[in-house]
Amino acid sequence: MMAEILGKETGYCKGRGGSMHIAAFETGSLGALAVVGSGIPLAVGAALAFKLRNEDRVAVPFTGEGGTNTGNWHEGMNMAAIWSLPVIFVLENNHYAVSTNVDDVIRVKDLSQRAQAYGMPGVRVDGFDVLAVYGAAREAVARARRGEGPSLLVTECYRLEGHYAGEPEVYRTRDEVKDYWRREPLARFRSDMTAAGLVTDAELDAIDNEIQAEIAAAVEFAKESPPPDPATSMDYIYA
Ligand SMILES: Cc1ncc(C[n+]2csc(CCOP(=O)(O)OP(=O)(O)O)c2C)c(N)n1
Repeated sequence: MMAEILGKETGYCKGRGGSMHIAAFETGSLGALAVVGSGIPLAVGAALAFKLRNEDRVAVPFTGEGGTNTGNWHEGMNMAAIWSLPVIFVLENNHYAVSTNVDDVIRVKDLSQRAQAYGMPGVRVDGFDVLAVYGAAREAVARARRGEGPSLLVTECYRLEGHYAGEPEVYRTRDEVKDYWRREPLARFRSDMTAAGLVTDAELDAIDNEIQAEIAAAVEFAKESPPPDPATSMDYIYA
């Protein structure tokens, strides 16, 4: 994945996709797409394939609150509902679509209400609470696997960083951001788990170190990998 981001031949898409169009079918990833909302019809199509082939799989497209204002999202929700397809529509409400605040573009306060328009269950959970998200997702997946159709899962969260690195973020106050950082989910999950005696800080530090080393190795691999050969620049092109 790191090699793909750096545009190298050893990446998932041989460096042709880059960060905006990474796909890895072997891992079940149909792809990241640059056009907001356009992953929804793909996920619904994948779910239709699972159903026709009698496969025990579910499709899980992730969309921000901004993306739910696209036609793709509404058409996809409706089709998944009428065909009872195994889709979990995850809606991450992080309050901002680049610089646009959710309150300026959506009138309903509880976004899970949108599910009612399509006749599917809509659940809203605290997106800062790892176990709450896990529990709600488990239920939605089990429902889809029983053949009872799609669900909408709204995770209420917040975009803690800018839309891109180095963004001036003139559309919100520092205090607002600081306030949400106090609820940051990884730190919260860590303290919940250690307080419950499920794991020690030392064990979690060891996991952190392992992951840091894995990431450093991936970055090194990506940097050392060759770029695609210019002679292959017309490969994988459909016309
Ligand atoms: C159709 C379309 N319009 C505009 C853009 C530019 N754009 C990229 S990300 C983004 C905001 C998306 O916001 P949201 O769906 O809430 O997701 P988030 O980035 O907050 O996770 C926009 C408008 C785009 N990529 N595609």
